[in-house]
Amino acid sequence: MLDKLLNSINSTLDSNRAKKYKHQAHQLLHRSFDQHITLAVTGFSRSGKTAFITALVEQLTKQANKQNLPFFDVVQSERLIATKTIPQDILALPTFAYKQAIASLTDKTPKWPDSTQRINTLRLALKYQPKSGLRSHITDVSTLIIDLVDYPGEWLMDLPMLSLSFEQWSSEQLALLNQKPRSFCSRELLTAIASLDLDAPVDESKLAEIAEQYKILLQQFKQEMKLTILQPGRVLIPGDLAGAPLLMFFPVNFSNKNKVIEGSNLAHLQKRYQAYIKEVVTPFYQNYFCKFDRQIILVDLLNALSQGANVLAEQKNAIEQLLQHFNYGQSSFIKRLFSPKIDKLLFAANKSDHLSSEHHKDLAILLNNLVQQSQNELKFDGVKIETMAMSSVCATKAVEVKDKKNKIIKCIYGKEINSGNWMTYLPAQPPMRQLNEYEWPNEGFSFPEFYPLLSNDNKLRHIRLDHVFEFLLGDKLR
Ligand SMILES: Nc1nc2c(ncn2[C@@H]2O[C@H](COP(=O)(O)OP(=O)(O)OP(=O)(O)O)[C@@H](O)[C@H]2O)c(=O)[nH]1
Ligand SMILES: [Mg+2]
Repeated sequence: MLDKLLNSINSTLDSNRAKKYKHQAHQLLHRSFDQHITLAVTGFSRSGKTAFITALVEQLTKQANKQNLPFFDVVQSERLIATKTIPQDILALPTFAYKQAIASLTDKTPKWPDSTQRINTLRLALKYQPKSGLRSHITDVSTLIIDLVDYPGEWLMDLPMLSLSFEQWSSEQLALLNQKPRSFCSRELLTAIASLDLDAPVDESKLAEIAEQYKILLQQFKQEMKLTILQPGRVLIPGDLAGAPLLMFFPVNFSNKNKVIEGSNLAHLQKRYQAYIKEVVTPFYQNYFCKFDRQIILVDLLNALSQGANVLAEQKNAIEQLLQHFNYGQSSFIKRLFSPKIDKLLFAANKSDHLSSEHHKDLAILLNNLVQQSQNELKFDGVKIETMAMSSVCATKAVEVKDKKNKIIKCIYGKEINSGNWMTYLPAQPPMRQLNEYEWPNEGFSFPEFYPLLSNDNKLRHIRLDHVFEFLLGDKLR
């Protein structure tokens, strides 16, 4: 029937318009049969988005068997026919560099893929046999299309800026700069900001000087303190915007100000902030971030725990801010056709292979504790939510060691990144709730990082990716 419709469109319209309508009709048909989902892989910088997308493609295209993905129903019931990457729809974006990423993960000396510098996208097609329902009566074979977008995690933290004026943003950022742990190294910048006469005629070189100071401080917060709320994100990963004046702004103290004088330093800073929101953040959000059907939020809690109570608290705060900027809610069949909403959300405590298996559940409980309040509100709106500990690509394997009293201790084994040495390590038990500064153990937490560790037959290993797939995709493959 579709072919007839498309043929009649073809014959009545000129070829370009026909192609466009044919394409739209195909898209609508796919959506109307619920065979198309856009999956939001969300996470801050270094949370594991690129590794997750690479593992997803690799597991579905090359490792989809019952032993490897036992909890993914379409695989367990032998209904998955094949999966492959297909040409994407968004022609202006580069394609996700899957081949490069998998080559580095499965190299003779496996390495992690590079940090992402630009937005990119990938489309996957899963061909399967429907199990039941309308679809199984109409066809023997169905195809689920999955769209994925990867981007530098730093850009994600720009989304909360969408709802802030320059004055509001400045006041939030100055408050952060005056608090621990930022206050340890922000004094020089704060003095420079205080010395700037906001009402004076614009002094471009002075603004550039302070903007550079702010940039260096943001880099320090990222690299040394592993903080998350770092705005504007493009100062850290500029993409095509390196050197653009709209990146040269910083927070200023608005108190006692009620008028922005034209041509002043303040007017220029405000103009740049507004241009950044309008020309950079808004299109990024509108083009890629308000069309999702499903979402996985990858959280690297172990890295936050290694840094301390402030960094963990900031992760929680940042996740809460982010959740305000996605569309959630129960998505009916008709609504999904025209304005998709996220109806299933998975909070994933990633990199659980850095813990011994007995502590995986503690990590999931900690994440659950951090997002409890937000979860409650989303569940009220009908969103299905799960929290789990997982690992897209294992970097360690479980080993048992006997102590002096012959008691068995569960450890992990792998090649540690800092020293480059193979080591057996006994990871600490993570706390099962958010601890404040006073409750934090004196010795802190330490979770070393490891290079990827393949199976004996050179395959990627994972923890609970099959559960992740079943939760996010399972119902679409029935
Ligand atoms: N053990 C373990 N480490 C992981 C896993 N996934 C990612 N990592 C580590 O986390 C680092 C960052 O992973 P990426 O996938 O590049 O993270 P990202 O979210 O894409 O980061 P940006 O591109 O900077 O936003 C890697 O270099 C690894 O060290 C995992 O499943 N297990
Ligand atoms: Mg990445």
